[in-house]
Amino acid sequence: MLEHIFLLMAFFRGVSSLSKLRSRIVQQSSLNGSVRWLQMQSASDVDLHLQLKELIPEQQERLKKLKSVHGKVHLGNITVDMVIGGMRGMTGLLWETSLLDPDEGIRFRGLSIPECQKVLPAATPGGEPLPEGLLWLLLTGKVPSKEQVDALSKDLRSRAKIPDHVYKAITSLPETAHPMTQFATGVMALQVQSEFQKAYEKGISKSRFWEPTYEDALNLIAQVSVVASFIYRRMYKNGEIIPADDGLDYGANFSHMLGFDSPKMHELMRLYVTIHTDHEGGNVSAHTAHLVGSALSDPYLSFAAALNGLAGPLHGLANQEVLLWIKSVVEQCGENITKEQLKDYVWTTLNSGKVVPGFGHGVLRKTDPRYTCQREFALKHLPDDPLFQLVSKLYEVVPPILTELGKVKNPWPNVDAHSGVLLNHFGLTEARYYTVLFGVSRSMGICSQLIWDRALGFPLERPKSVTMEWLENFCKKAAS
Ligand code: AMX
Repeated sequence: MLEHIFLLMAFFRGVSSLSKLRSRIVQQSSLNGSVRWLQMQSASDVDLHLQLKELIPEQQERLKKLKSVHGKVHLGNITVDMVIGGMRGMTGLLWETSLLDPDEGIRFRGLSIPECQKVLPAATPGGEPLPEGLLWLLLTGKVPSKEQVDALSKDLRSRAKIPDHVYKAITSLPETAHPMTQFATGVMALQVQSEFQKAYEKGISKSRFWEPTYEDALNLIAQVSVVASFIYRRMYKNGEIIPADDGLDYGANFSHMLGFDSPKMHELMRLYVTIHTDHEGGNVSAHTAHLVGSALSDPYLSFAAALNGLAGPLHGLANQEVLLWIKSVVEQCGENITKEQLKDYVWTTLNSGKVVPGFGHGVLRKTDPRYTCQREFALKHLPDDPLFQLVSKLYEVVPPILTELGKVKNPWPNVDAHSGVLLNHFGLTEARYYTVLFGVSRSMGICSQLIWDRALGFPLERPKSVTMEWLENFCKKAAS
C-alpha cells in the first residue's frame, strides 16, 4: 500500500494543476478498520498558518455535530478501581494529534512510526524523518511535501531568538540544579513574551484564541532547543555556547548546538525528536499541559507545567534512570555480564523496592514501537556497542521476571529503555540531561494539541472528585 502512496505522491507532485485539487489517497487504517485519508497538497501550499485557518472551520463543524448527534452516547462504565487507580482505562479526554493502541503503540494522526519513517520527508534519501514533518502532520493531519517541511524549518529558525533575561534566569540557579529545573525555569522566563497573554489582555475574541496560541506554540518549539542547548553547554561544556547553524534542520541544528556534529548523531536526533513528540493525551506531561491550558493559561505556562510532570521518574525521568541503572550494572558486574548475573541484578533491584526503569507502561501491553525503532537504529549504526548489547540482554531477561512478579501489567520495554545507550554511544553521556531532550521533543506534540484545544473551544477541564466516604456510601447503596 505504501509503495502505491509513493507512486501517487510522485504523480501528483509532477502535475501541479491536479495537485491544486488537493487529491486524496484512501488508506485502510489497520488500527480500527476505519477509512483514513492521507491528503497530498501542492508544494506551493507552504504557509502552515493558512492551512490551519482553512482546516479549523471544518473541524469545528465536525465537533459540533459529534456533540449534537452523539452527545448522550455512553463510552463505558467507571469503576471504583478506576477512580482509585489513577483513572487507568477511563476515557475522558479529546486529543486529536495522536492515538495510542495498547498492542500496536502510537499512531500520529493515524500513521504508525514505521509508516512515518516511510512517508515523511527526510534530510537524506531513506534517512530518518525530519521532526518538522511530523509537526506539520500533527498540526494538519496531512503528510507534508519536502518544500513544506523546508518552509517550516526556516520559519522555526527565524523564531528561535532568546531574550537575555532567559539566560539570566537560568544562570541565577546553581549549575548543579537538575537540568529539568533549569529547563522549566527557562520556559517560564520565555513566557513574558507570550502573544496569547498580550492578546487576552487586549480583549481578543474567543473565536480567535487559536491565532496567538499558534504564534506562542511555534515560537516556543523554536526556542526550546536553543534554551536546552544553553543548559547543556552551561552544565557540561564550560559554558562554551555554540550558535545555531541556519543551514540545518531542527534535529540536526539541535544536535549541532549541543556540540555533536557527526551525520549519524544528526540522524539520531531527528529520529529521537520525532518519536518523542506525542503519545496521546493521558500521559502525565501531555495531560498536564492540556489541563493547565484549559484555564486559558498560554502555551509557555502550560508547557512549563508539563515539564514538571515529565521530570518525574515514573514518566520522562525514566530515560535518565535507565542509563544510570545500566551503568551501575556495568560498574558492579562488568560489560560482559552473563544472563544469570543479570537476572540476579534485576531481582536485587526489585527486592530493594525499586522499579526496573524502562519497563512497563500505563497503556501499552506490548514492546513499545519507539523502543523497536531505536533498536533498529542501533542494529544499523552501533551493533557492537557493549551497552547496546546489554540492553538487548535486558530485553530477554527482564520481561519474564516482571511477569513472574504477577502484578506488572506490561513487562515489555518502553521508549526510555533504549534512548540512553544511543546518546551515550555518540558522546552525549550525561544521563541527568536526557529528560531535557525528551522535553524539547514533547513541545511539538503538546503545542500542536494546544492550538487545536483553542481552535475547537475546549472548555475548562474539571472532573469530579469524591472522598473514600462518598465511595463507601455509594457502594453500600448500590448493593442494597
Ligand atoms: N518494575 C517493577 N515494578 C513495576 C514495573 C517495573 N518496571 N512496572 C510496573 N510495576 C509494578 C507497579 O509499581 C505496580 O506495583 P504496586 O501494585 O506494588 O504499586 C504494579 O507493577 C502494577 O503496575 P502497572 O499497572 O503494571 O503499571 P502502572 O500503569 O501503574 O505504571 C509505569 C506504569 C510506567 C509507571 C510502571 O510500569 C513503571 O514504574 N515503570 C518503570 C518506570 C518507567 O520506565 N517509566 C517510563 C514510562 C514511559 C514514560 O512515560 N516515559
